Amino acid sequence: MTKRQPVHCHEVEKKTRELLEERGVTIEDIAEIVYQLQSPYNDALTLEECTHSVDAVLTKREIHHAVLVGVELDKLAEKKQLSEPLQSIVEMDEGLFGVDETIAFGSVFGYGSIAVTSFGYLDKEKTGIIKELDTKEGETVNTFLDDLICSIAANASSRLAHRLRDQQESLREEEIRRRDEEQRIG
Ligand SMILES: [Ca+2]
Repeated sequence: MTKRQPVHCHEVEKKTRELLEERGVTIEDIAEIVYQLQSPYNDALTLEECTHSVDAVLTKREIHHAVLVGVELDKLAEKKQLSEPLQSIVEMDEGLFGVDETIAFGSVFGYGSIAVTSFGYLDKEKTGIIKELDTKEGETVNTFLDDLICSIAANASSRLAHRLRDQQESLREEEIRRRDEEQRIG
């Protein structure tokens, strides 16, 4: 039996970005949530910095895997291809079904406690695109996607908070970059 080669990370990242776009979520949509979260702590914050932070989080392997799994289940539920009773549970976003949150929450630990608390806040408040996904009518199923967006926004928000502190402490750009690289592992 020939041993399968691991899928290249570039391929996985490309698919993750394509899936978000396919499901109607842009990097800018997520950046706006990050801006809302972080602008009270930083007057000089720009939407561009938030966009850049979301983009950096979307290079993270744990995020890719969570998005791939979650969106796949949303799409299968939309096509009514899951087995019962899972089909009904996912389709109706059953209140006590928490696997959507668990999968998304599993990918917030890489960016520390600010990511964890921001995830909890966004999951409760559901602002911007998260709200739109959560309340979409019709045949669309976004049971997993809304939580995944909470996770990406929470990570991008935490990353930004740490980076801004590093900048305030005048760490050299090279060191900031190195720390950022370390945070991406996972
Ligand atoms: Ca959900």
